[in-house]
Amino acid sequence: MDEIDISRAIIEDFTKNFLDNLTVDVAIVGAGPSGLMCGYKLAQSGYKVAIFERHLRAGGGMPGGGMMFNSIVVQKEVIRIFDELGITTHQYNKDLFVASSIETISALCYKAMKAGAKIFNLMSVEDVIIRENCICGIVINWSAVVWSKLHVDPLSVKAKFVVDATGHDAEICRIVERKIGKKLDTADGGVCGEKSMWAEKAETEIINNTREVYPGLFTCGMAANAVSGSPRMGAIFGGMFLSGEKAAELIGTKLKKE
Ligand code: 48H
Repeated sequence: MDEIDISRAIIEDFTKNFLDNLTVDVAIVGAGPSGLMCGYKLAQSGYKVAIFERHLRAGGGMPGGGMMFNSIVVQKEVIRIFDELGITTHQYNKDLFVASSIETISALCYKAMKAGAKIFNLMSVEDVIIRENCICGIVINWSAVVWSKLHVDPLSVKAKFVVDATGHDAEICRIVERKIGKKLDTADGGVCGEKSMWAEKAETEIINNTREVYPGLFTCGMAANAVSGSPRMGAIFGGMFLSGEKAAELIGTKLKKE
């Protein structure tokens, strides 16, 4: 066993993966529940999907459950998805179920990757590529570079579609507004940020808010509500799954037409 072989194996495998994913059908920004669900569904349909995650681990806000109580609540409408993912749930009352946040995010990661989605962690998306008024890629850098404020130029990934699954900050949509020099088309005239907590309204509106907000750019999850000025929902996660699923369906329909 040679230490250099270990190093070479890691570098070669990672480099091959990275090179293979410089051109993808869909680049998803954020490996929280909505981004992972979107990636899972698209990969399951046979599309080439890469998910870019700033942090060391995938999962976004899910592992923390509600205020670090590591359980999550979901509605009965998403139990079909939990069953498909093999996640254990317990019925809490007639509408609500509970599950372990750790089991849920682990299953989602596992299923997304097994379906063929690639996850690149510790990479931050800092910009987009725009051609003829259409988003056609992302600009990436190591998160360590961003965190240490080093001046290191980025690399890029071409994609037919980009998904902003960055959660509360809707970072990619905000970047796009800055780069195109105008506001995205929303009822309130641009990315407005989420409103204060109202679980039922938030979980209902997230479905309509999951859409193509600019040619080539979709939003899902908390970012969808932040873009459209809908409320936050707290630690109920059904909407994240349904939103990720809807984004995948909308993108799948467009990819089929190509
Ligand atoms: C690379 C990035 C970048 C970037 C961010 O926050 P998330 O879990 O997002 P969702 O929408 O899948 O789930 C939201 C849910 O976790 C939540 O916060 C809820 C339900 N809140 C309700 C409430 O009331 O508070 O995941 C987003 C991921 C994170 O892992 C970020 O690190 C990552 O996106 N990310 N990755 N480049 N520029 N920006």
